Amino acid sequence: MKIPVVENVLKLNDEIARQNRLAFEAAGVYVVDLIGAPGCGKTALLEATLQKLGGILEIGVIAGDPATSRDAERLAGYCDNIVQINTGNGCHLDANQVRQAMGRLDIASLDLLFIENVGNLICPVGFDLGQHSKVGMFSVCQGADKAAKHPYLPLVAAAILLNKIDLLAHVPFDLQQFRADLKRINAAAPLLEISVIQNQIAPWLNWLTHACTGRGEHRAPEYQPGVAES
Ligand SMILES: Nc1nc2c(ncn2[C@@H]2O[C@H](COP(=O)(O)OP(=O)(O)O)[C@@H](O)[C@H]2O)c(=O)[nH]1
Ligand SMILES: [Mg+2]
Repeated sequence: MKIPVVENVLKLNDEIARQNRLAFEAAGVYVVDLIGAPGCGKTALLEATLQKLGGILEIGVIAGDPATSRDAERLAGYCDNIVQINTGNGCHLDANQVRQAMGRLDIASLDLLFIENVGNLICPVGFDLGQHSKVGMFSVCQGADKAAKHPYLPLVAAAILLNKIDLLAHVPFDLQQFRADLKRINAAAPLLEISVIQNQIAPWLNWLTHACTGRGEHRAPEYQPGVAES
């Protein structure tokens, strides 16, 4: 008897992601997968972005969290096209979950779709969702070593956000070290230093508007263990 072997557990995900990408292209929507640790400010950034760009662009959000619909409730004040996915003990969103959420959104009406991934710096990185760009988010509260310790995210990201720079005067954070680590890991990804709470998000809005207009898919390099180690 020939026993079938699944060579790559990501293959099925990749196939669904490919279909998602085709559907996004057909709908003319630019899709950003936002990845960062719990509490770095992902939802706060989306709230601020919706406030700034909501009148100019049609924006939707798929919000992923292990439990609760609190992020969706926060965002619902600024946008109608929103779906919350609860992953339970799952540590990332996969392409099939996004596909199901797409069925509950009017994606043809959207210019821009954000996927707020589950707060995690590792698992969401390896799962293609059909997005155009994965964007990595850090905050100064996490410590300056986090990009170096979690290089997979900055390596595949089209852009890196460093949030909460309003706290630089209050928490120990070696900004030069953080910048140098990112340059070594992925010199091509712009570092966008922002403070959502102080409404200093212009670098992000500029990058986003440019990415959205260019509509190019960001092709991440293959992760090679050791490449980012100091
Ligand atoms: N000091 C400061 N706090 C922020 C900033 N952005 C977000 N926060 C706070 O960080 C906490 C976590 O934010 P949230 O958006 O829920 O993070 P998420 O888990 O990544 O979605 C909240 O208490 C926010 O008010 C910022 O720029 N500066
Ligand atoms: Mg959130």
